[in-house]
Amino acid sequence: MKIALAGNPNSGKTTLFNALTGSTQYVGNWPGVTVEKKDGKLKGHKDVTIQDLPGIYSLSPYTLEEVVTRRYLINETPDAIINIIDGTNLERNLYLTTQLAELGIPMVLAVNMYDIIEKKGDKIDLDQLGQLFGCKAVTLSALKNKGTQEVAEEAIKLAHNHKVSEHPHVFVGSVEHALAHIEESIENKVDASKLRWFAVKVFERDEKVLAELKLDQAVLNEIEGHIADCEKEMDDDSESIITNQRYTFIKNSINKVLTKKNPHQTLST
Ligand code: GDP
Ligand code: MG
Ligand code: K
Repeated sequence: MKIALAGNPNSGKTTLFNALTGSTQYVGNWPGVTVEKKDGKLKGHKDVTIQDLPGIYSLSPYTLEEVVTRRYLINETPDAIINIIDGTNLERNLYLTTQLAELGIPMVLAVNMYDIIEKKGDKIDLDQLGQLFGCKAVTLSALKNKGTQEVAEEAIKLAHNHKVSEHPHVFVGSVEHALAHIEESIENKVDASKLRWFAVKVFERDEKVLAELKLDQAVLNEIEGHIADCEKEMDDDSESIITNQRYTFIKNSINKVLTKKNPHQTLST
């Protein structure tokens, strides 16, 4: 079984990876690029490999780290993802979460740095956070080794049950309308579980995904018509529409799940 560790830089990936794998690490490079590749066996589970992924802010195709992570998640499809986030920086960290949740891979959302959150006296409603993002949310203090084993056990459980994360309800009606048309046009080309992720990427006119899908020109024209209609209606380009709606969804979600002891503090510290 393969479990992938995904998250922003500085979210605590290496700390968690070391706690989970101890001294059984293998370090190399991702094929063709000088981006470090690290994997190891989960302590006490010889059959479970933990794959550390490069730290990224988004599944865009713009940096080497993003491309490596995307390729791995799409083509090698781990049995589960542990998405580790810096719980003191929810707004920035949850951006990647909205994208990972579209991949159709079982996922645990591990809210790290929980020791800092507790110290500040803030509260995060984990049940609601999990419901909003369509996955299981747990707390973690990787540095204090609190919750590390539980996160791994949760990921193993989801992988065994093939419990895929549900899509969070991120997009407004006109975007969903275009996505539904795109999904219909490409559903015979991609795994059913990954349909949402591919549809969003096609909507964004992601060149790597479009090249991979090799759609007929007639289909491309029809899809382009739906994207253009949506852009006209929303007076923005498709990539910005998706980005803005992700941030709106995240802000609304944080308002629902985060209770600050001192509400006058800024959102991120
Ligand atoms: P990576 O870039 O995602 O691999 O993050 P690191 O594992 O290198 O962690 C970034 C920094 O956050 C380091 O200084 C860690 O010691 C610290 N850190 C990681 N997890 C925790 C935690 O649960 N609580 C606290 N307070 N600090 C943490
Ligand atoms: Mg690291
Ligand atoms: K790294």
